[in-house]
Amino acid sequence: MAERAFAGFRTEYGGDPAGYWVAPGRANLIGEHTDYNDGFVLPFALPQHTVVAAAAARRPNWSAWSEMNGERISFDDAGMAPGAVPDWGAYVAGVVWALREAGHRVPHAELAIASDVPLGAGLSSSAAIESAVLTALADLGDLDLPVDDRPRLAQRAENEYVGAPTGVMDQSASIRCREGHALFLDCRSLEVEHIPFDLAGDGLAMVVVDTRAEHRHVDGEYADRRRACEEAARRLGVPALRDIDADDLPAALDRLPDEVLRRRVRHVVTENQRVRQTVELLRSGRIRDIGPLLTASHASMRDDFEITVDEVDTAVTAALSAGAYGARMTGGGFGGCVLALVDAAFADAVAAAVTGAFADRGFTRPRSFTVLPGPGAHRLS
Ligand code: GAF
Repeated sequence: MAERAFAGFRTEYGGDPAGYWVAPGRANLIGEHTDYNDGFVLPFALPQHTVVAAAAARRPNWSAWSEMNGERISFDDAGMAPGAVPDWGAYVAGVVWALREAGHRVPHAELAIASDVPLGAGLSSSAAIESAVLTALADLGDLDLPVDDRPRLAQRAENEYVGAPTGVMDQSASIRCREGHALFLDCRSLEVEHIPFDLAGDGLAMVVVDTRAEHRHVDGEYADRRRACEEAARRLGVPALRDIDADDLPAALDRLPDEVLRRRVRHVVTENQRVRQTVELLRSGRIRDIGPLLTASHASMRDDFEITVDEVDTAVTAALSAGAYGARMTGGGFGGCVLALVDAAFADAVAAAVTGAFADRGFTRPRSFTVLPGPGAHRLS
């Protein structure tokens, strides 16, 4: 991919880039819709990533070319307010904007972007672009910007520039993950613990099934879930649902006026607990034993948070029937990908079982691949 970014850079700008920066997509092992509730998440970085070839610009503006559509965009200091740069360019302009809002002198730059993170599959292709661009600009400009502070800035680009009301998980994963580890992130304090997650060493594999289910009403439904959580927290008199302890859940549910709010709260509170239990098991090297927690998380997303669709439920059921230790949808929901934890020797059989189940239901053929936890954003050369 660096070669593709290099070729794009050469064609668009002439000359050579000053360097290459990469940032991965992510899969979330467990902890869904907990980030904007100040809760806990446990993502890991994917081997699929975005590469940015970049150099200081000769003109006082920013230019970005993307191999995605072969398009090049440019904007300058005056033309970069939120809304000014649309579509994919907003991920680039949003990062420049967020850095400047935070008081950084952002170097004018020429960028060429290549990526193999599947688009629209719930694997954070947008966070990968934001994180790669941010890492490149921070290095090029020698900005005083500790790595731990970067995810919030990239999130600000996503929230205030792109206009998606997401939490901090995806950018944190793309920037802070470590190879061979999952990232246990407290989304309130932003403290992290890198949890060893050596799938291969244990003879295991993580199958990712891209269900290719069309995302339906995804933006509106996401915002709606977030609003419901905030309303429930307000009614319960806590800053965020993170502050409801699992032991206090029955009493909290009794105080809520309707069944929908009760279901949303039950998902978030139990999901935070499942993240902590998963971390405990991984700390003691018991990877296989996390399977039932993954599957319980899926049931909670399906029944209480109501963010799954037929295709993802079918993939989970088929993977479990074919012998997966656990399976769940990963990401924001309403389509996207399913993770299945399997013995490495059965990875192909599990993927084939899902493909068969999709054919039986008349769904679009899914794409499956296996992944190992990769590194977070860094300079390639
Ligand atoms: C999307 C969002 F971008 C994340 O912040 C997170 O809320 C996730 O959905 C659900 O866990 O990926």
